[in-house]
Amino acid sequence: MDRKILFPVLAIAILVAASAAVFLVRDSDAGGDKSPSTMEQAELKVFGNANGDRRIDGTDLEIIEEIIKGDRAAADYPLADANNDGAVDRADADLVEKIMKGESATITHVNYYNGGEQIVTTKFPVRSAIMTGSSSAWILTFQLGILDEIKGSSQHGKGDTILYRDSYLDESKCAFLSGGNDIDFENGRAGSSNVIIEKKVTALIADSSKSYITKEKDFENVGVDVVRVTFASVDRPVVAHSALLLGLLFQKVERSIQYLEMFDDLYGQIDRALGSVEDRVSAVASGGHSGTIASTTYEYGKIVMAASGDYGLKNFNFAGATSVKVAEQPSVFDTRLYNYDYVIQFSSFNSEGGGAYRGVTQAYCDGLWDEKVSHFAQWEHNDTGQYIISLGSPVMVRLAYTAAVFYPDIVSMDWADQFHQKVVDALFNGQEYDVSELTFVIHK
Ligand SMILES: [Ca+2]
Ligand SMILES: [Ca+2]
Repeated sequence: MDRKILFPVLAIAILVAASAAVFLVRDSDAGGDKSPSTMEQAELKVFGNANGDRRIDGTDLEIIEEIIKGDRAAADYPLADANNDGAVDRADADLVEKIMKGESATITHVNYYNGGEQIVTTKFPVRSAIMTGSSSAWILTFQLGILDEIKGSSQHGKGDTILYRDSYLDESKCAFLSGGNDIDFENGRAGSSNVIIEKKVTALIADSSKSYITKEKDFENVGVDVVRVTFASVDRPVVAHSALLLGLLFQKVERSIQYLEMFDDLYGQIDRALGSVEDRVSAVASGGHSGTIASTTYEYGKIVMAASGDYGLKNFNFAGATSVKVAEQPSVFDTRLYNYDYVIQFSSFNSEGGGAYRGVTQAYCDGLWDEKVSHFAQWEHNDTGQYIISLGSPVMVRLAYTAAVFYPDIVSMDWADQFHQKVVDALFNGQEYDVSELTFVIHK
């Protein structure tokens, strides 16, 4: 057979696939689905998002108009009440129209707060904000393209110094507000900075944990709305709302949907490849501080299950804490009680003058390894079951690497690298990295 004949056939196959994909995107854009949605079911948890999908658009407006006309029942659409005043009327339609046009408005939405949810209001759109900075916080806002809008940030750890050199770490654009989680507030100043007044800041983007921003009311009193999301989450609903809310507020809607689609692609791949694995690996994870193990209420602990692993400290009493220090709880090493195969430690790779995306030296990796692993010296699998994964990488990439550590014969490190490369190419704002040449997982 003439080999050339393969080419047109192949081209047609690709065209068919491409047009099918376009059709799907258009279909969801048009918002054909007008099913009612509660706040719990909604992906974007904002009043006015009447159908509960990923955006506020003409479909929501149509639902509200039909409720006003009496063609639909308000009771069926709890999120149609855009201004959350208990009635669906013209004011809600006007508010949704303003949001669609990007005009100044006040939106009512879910904040994640200390493991729960709160309903709060925030001035929209956000053009000038400050934030609680950490590896997980910055990698999310960075991927959403929220860069110049951040006028000040705390720096809990420096994050990846090369990724953020022109944004959050450039003090001519983004004021340094504190070196810890919290940002102090005194006499209108955030930390010791006058950024709130000078840059007309209207929002403070903070992690959901209440230890980030303890003076929330003080910020709110000077017109700085505190918006709380969960930066490091791998929970599908939390990932979705956190990204989509920031996307809406900062008018990066398409980017936030693209981000979520990539996350969903990963969830789908992990589910297809690992959903029916019978011999699940047992593992624990550690993040934040060295020598700790995270509970299943903490994002680092949750990643074990998201990567199709079994959590290795079942029935351990964390006494309400999100993590324990292993030095204070030697029973975590008692293999008669807990027999896990892996300890995944998450750590920012911040060596002198760079992070994971600049590349880290062997000496740096050796030093980090010795420090992180030493805490687990009592553990039976200490020399084989330890992996350190970079916190500088996107949350979905950390999840891909975790899955690759657990099931290397099914989802390889190469697979995780390829997924990582797609994320970098799509969401890193034009910064280019060949991730296969860099180190994101340390193991010996
Ligand atoms: Ca909608
Ligand atoms: Ca209303």
